[in-house]
Amino acid sequence: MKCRSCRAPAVIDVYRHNAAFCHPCFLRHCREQVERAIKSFDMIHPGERVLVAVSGGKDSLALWDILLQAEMSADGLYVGLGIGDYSSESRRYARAFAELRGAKLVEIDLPTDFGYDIPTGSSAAKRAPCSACGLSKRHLFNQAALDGGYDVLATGHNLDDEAAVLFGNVLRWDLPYLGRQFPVLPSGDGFARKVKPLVRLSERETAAYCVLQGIDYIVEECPMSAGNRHLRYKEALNDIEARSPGSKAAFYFGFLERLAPLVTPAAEEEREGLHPCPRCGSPTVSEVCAFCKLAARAGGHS
Ligand code: Q46
Ligand code: ZN
Repeated sequence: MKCRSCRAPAVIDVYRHNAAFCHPCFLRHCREQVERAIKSFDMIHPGERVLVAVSGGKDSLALWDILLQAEMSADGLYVGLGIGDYSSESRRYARAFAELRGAKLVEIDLPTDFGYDIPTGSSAAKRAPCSACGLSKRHLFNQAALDGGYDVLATGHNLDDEAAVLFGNVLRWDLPYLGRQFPVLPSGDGFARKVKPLVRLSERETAAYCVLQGIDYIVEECPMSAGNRHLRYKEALNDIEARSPGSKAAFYFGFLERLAPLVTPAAEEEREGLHPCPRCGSPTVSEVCAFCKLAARAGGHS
């Protein structure tokens, strides 16, 4: 197996591109895919300050590394979720990465700063753990980006994540969610701009990037992910991808190109009814925002 670019012995093949790469050309391939996503979706402009949400896992650390390699101004944001050893371990990886590169890591700790953790929040609000967690992270990421004066918040969602979420939204024909499923969400109305620069890379590619680039990341899965339906969607899509390489990318990018323009109005309508939450100031359509409600139910504060 030879590298597509330089004909040296390859270390990895990427079936979707029908190509194999040697060590340096694979790292370049990943960086090029990120650059291409940033340019084609107009995600980040020269000189902008980026806040990268890092979990200590492979995707977010690969993303942070790629942005730093591209000499962007990129700080990390770690949110401690209070999920036992998993949280302390993942924090360790995020801190070690930042220290090694002399990069700035902004830290928020849900139990210390807001008085609740994800297991408590999930049972108090009778929400699935990932729903309570997703809601908390969305709020805290947005707030941290606005408070820190960042131009853009970047997350490590990769092609597998986005295809699985799309699959779920299509199964339920959830139009407002479909309308928001873009790799870029604009700023305004109390929202920071949000971007997903890894959408052109699969999970396997981000893992290989970390291994080849010498990035240590937490391999262990979050213990609360069991039963998460996105994992089931990922499995189903992996099965299809194994038989027909390229299906995931065709599904996701086909949506962005052909269907997304038709479903944006559903998401825009939702933004119209927003007003600031009286407790925390975040945009909400309800009387009090979902984060403040969750924090109060879990015995914490916002
Ligand atoms: S951290 Fe949170 Fe994930 Fe754990 S509880 Fe679910 S959403 S699985 S990325
Ligand atoms: Zn609120």
